[in-house]
Amino acid sequence: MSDLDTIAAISTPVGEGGIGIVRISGAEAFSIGKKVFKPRQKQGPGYPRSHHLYYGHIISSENEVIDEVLAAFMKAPRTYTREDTVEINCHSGILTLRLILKRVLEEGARLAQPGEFTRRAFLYGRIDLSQAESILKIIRARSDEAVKIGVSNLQGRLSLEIRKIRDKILTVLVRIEARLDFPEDIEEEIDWEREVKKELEEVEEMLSDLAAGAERGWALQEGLLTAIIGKPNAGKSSLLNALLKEERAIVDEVPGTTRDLLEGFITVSGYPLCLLDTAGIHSTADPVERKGISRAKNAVARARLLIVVLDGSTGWSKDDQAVAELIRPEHLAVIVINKIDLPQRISVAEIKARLPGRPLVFTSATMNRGIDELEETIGSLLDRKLGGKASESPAMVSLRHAGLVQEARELIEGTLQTLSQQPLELLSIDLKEAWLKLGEITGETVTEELLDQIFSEFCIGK
Ligand SMILES: Nc1nc2c(ncn2[C@@H]2O[C@H](COP(=O)(O)OP(=O)(O)OP(=O)(O)O)[C@@H](O)[C@H]2O)c(=O)[nH]1
Ligand SMILES: [Mg+2]
Repeated sequence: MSDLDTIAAISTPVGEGGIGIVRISGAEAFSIGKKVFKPRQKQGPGYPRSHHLYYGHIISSENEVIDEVLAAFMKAPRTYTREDTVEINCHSGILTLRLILKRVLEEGARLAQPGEFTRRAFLYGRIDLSQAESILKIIRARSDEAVKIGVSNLQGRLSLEIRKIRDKILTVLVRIEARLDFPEDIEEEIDWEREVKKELEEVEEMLSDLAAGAERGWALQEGLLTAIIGKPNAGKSSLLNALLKEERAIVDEVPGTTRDLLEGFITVSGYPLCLLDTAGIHSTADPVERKGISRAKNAVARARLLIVVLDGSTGWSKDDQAVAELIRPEHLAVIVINKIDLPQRISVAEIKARLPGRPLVFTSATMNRGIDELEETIGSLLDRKLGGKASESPAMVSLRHAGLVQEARELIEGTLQTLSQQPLELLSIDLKEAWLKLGEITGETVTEELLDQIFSEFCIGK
């Protein structure tokens, strides 16, 4: 069955917990399992039966009890890796888990590399590459939604869509090949071109649907980097505290209180946000403050979403102007007019004119007013700009997938544009390239280095 060696690892997170699992996979899994595990009850000739749980002990080479455990012996191919697998459920504690693993290694198993169990599942064709990556996504998921996407990919949703697109490209390629091989059989020039064009336009549309979900998928998976910016004393730190519902940041009436970046995580309308409170932006000679401001500017450059805080009790100033100049067209941004509990000096019409097209929210961070509205505004902005609601799962979450889809899209677009001018041979080169790129998503056309890279991101034991 397998010409690979037998591997073993601790498959649960290391630390205190109810149970921990040591997993062994490979041709020697059963014989190693039988050496280290001693069932409590005397067993007959059928022992061990596949997919049964046995109660007993792990024993050392000197026959001493290491732990009381449940062991499952699972015959290939109905296992995670498709190899013979033994799972030992023991008491979780770093020491116990290590002792059991050590014992298993003593009997000849090799310590598994990160992701090696999943890699074997892939090698034996139980799952494809996008499914393997979904397992990683599920392990790392930050939001409920990300788990959903991961699970739906694990069931092969992305693979299914990619296959449909690849099949369509293949149909066009076959048409082109036929035309190259038997040019005399082809009659109507115009019809042929129209057909191919129609098919490729469909491919293009399917790819752009996939791409549209990618950023939302990414946002749900990794969280959107969100910078809270504004002039000193506008109430940025107070707003961070109000959003986090805890006194995280130091708030003070002295301007220039926040010097360093401060981070906090919240979920707004289903979107995980990584909030960054930043130093107030203005011109200053104070060297520490200058460092803080340069960090703030750097955070703005990295952020996808900006919460721009203005102090409603003061008029528009040159510091606000400096803040406004940092906002780029590609940023998503919400403008917050804060301190509405104080007499207002700001002109709303002026703000709308200076920061056009950006949604506006009124808050009092210290009195906790307008915070729900701010969250709603952020949620609907993200739904609008990321092409769908947080609750609708896109098929794709990985940057690697999104990059490949984008490359394939460019190739198809290029082919469409030059359809009538290019010789057929050249058209088919680009189409083949697009077909190969998409194959890298499901692992049908994948290189060994890429596999190494993908599986090395897994934790050991998965
Ligand atoms: N009345 C009123 N005061 C507020 C409000 N928000 C913040 N403040 C006060 O304004 C002062 C500055 O608040 P911070 O949250 O520290 O402001 P900041 O923008 O983080 O300031 P720097 O870190 O110095 O840039 C504090 O005294 C807060 O209590 C508000 O909505 N209403
Ligand atoms: Mg502050």
